[in-house]
Amino acid sequence: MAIVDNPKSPLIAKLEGVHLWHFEGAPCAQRVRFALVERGLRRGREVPWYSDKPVDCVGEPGRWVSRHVSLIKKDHITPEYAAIQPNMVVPALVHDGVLHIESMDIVKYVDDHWPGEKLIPADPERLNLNDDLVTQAKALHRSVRFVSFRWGLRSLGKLNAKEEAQLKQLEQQDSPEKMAEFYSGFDSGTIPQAVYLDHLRRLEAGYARIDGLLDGDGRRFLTGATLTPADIIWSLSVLRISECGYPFAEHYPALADWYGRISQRPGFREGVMARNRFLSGAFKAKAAVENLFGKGLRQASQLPVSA
Ligand SMILES: N[C@@H](CCC(=O)N[C@@H](CS)C(=O)NCC(=O)O)C(=O)O
Repeated sequence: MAIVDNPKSPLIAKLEGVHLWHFEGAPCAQRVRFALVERGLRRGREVPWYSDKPVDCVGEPGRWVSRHVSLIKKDHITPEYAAIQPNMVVPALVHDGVLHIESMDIVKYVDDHWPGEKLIPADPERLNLNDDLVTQAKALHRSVRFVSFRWGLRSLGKLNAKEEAQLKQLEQQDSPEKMAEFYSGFDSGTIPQAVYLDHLRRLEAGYARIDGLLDGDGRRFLTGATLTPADIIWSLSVLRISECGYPFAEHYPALADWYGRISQRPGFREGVMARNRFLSGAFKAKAAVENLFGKGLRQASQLPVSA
């Protein structure tokens, strides 16, 4: 379980209740918001992400305090945020002064510690499949990053020279996120197209597995009749890549039907999309125009990796 012992920021120890550092459009943060709502925890007050005012440090029962970190303004590439989240990414969650990082560990923590119906299945066969699918989706997160920066964010995702220098200085040597390495290649435009296409192909192999699972026995969710963490992590990968213009319904019809069911869930509607509709819609509209002009992810999905 990813608990951070002795966090650098003095803010952490002051916090009571549940506080979530997140960004509306970030899949990793969306995973946690989805799970929180499904497990009966609603969004509560919005406070500045750095606030240590006594009134902002106390949560309300049954609700989480929202501490929104703008990845657009690069709030996360600051010494103050690095002192809260040592890997400088969202999400981070504090529950009664204890800091948790790693989105899927947070989902498990919430599922284990709140009363009510669990997301993690008890049946051993379903549990094994859930764990395997979660592991696969986590391993593919780097591919989501490459594909969504290349065909979604494009130049909007670039850091300026000052931000890049700040990131290099602040990122810990052993950070699993390797953000400085990624941004140095992305910002300078030196990552070959074949690398991006290879990441796209890896994702497609994952989506083909999901499509195959759902195509067989009419199951509603990935491991059976109920929603699990595997559904959460995979559906948010689909959301992000569909915002980049990927034609899921054409390539993976069973997956697209399942995604339609997921998008009706309270966790998705309220936790993921309630305040994300505009940003998500804007990305989809931009991607549709790029597809129309032959420069989008739809076209990339038809290219050989050597292109
Ligand atoms: N392993 C981490 C990954 C977190 C992560 O990659 N977060 C992304 C958003 S999905 C982020 O904060 N990225 C910052 C950036 O790209 O500059 C987790 O699952 O919590």
